[in-house]
Amino acid sequence: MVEWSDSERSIIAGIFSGLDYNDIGPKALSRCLIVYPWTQRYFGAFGNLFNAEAIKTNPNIAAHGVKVLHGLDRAVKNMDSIKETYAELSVLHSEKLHVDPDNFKLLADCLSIVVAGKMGNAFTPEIQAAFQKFLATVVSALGRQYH
Ligand code: HNI
Repeated sequence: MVEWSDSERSIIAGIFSGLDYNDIGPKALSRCLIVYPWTQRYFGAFGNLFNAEAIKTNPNIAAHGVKVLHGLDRAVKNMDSIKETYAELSVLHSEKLHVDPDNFKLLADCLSIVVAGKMGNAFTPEIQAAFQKFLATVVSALGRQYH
């Protein structure tokens, strides 16, 4: 099990309490689809993904970005059982959605970049270290039910 220090816990709680999900979620997901275009294949039913502008203004993508952040919220609230918390979501992404688990890391990296851009100088190395550890734990948990 991943161990969290008090400082890491408060950093993670602090980052998420300051996040505007409606802004950050869409930006992180659309960035992932633009930077790593092969990730678009899972969103064929989401409408126009023709170019970067279309992706950034696609309301279905925006809504899904918000949904993903709410999904992350569950890990924030269950820091000591992230693996169990995501067991079902991992099965869904594996068996039903057939999402290549490498993509979890790509989306996590895009989220880091968007959060860093938003926080500016406040995104110190210490804050980044805790955030990367949190995201790595999430990525690992989401990849757990693949076989
Ligand atoms: Ni993901 C559905 C959370 C990464 C493609 N995803 C969900 C749902 C949540 C979620 C929550 C809604 C589940 C439900 O309806 O019960 N996804 C997360 C999280 C991450 C993640 C927390 C990683 C940080 N998902 C990804 C990635 C891809 C992805 C990287 C593809 C590149 N997810 C999907 C697709 C759906 C989905 C596709 C179904 C969307 C729909 O509505 O049809």
